[in-house]
Amino acid sequence: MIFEELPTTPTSEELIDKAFSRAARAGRAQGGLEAQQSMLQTASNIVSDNLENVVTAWPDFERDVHPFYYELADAILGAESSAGPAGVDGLRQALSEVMWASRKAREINGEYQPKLRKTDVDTARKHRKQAFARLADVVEQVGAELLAINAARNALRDLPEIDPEVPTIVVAGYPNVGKSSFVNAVTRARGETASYPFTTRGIGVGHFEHDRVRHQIVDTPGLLDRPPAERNEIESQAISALEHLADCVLVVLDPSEECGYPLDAQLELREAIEARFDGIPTLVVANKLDREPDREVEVDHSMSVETGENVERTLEAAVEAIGHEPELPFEG
Ligand SMILES: Nc1nc2c(ncn2[C@@H]2O[C@H](COP(=O)(O)OP(=O)(O)OP(=O)(O)O)[C@@H](O)[C@H]2O)c(=O)[nH]1
Ligand SMILES: [Mg+2]
Repeated sequence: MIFEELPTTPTSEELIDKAFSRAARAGRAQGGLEAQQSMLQTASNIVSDNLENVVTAWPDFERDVHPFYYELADAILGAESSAGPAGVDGLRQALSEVMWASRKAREINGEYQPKLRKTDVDTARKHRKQAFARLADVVEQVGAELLAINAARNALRDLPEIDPEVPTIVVAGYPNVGKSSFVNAVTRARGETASYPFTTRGIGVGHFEHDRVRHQIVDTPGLLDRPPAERNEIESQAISALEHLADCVLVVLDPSEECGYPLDAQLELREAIEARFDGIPTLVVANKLDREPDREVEVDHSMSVETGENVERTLEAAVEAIGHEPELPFEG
């Protein structure tokens, strides 16, 4: 996962402490003007290098981050951030401030080193102390940014693996229709589901192999199970992320209405999902075939996860739908 290796970001206090204690050590190894020069050089290097490393640890969002993870990060960071611009833009802005501070630390070194030459030690010490004060000031100026970057890192690094390049089935439908039951049934002994915490209920990710090709199946509790008007902004963004991920959408219905939702409401949701995932193959599946349906509805497949009837067939249809190239409008 692209955000997994991000190191912790130091706080401004940690960075200042580190820079000045290393500088003191470097100063003790020498005497006279050289001690002052070496202290400044060391402190500025530590500040500048550490700040630069904070920035370069992150991938280039435009170039290296798959649209799925981009949207996802945007949704997660939008939720995490309290002040200032949220989302990926907010993070980018914080990173560029930190890069500015890194350059500034080098400039301070360049500005003060000449003042530490050809002078008496007391004057040199005074200048060096002034330079230290300015270094500390620069680091403190990006203190809030460093905290925000670390919070972003913590929010993103523990996302369980979703590989956007692997063929992926997204399972949608009202609560209690049997989405998780289906995902568990088709991934049992073939893969684990992992919780993906970007909604209140997390997202389940399971894996299975079909004809030796690894597939992903994504359970979306609390996300694609309501009319679009009832969704908040983070949920809408999470759905945008899923659009980049989904190669096939399974809309699960419960015609028995045992789930507690009228069939008409379920059919409306199905239409909304089909519209939202326009261009991505969608299969409508009636579950709970073992129960008496409210009425007959036209669906692509019927199954009962409870009895196992037609479950494999439904999964196969989904896999086939992935392989199916959509017809281009100007073809033929
Ligand atoms: N009779 C019957 N019950 C089923 C079937 N499939 C699932 N159920 C039951 O329906 C209930 C809901 O199933 P879940 O898989 O948790 O439903 P879900 O869609 O994941 O629900 P949320 O996670 O709340 O969105 C459970 O009690 C299941 O045992 C089926 O084919 N027939
Ligand atoms: Mg569920």
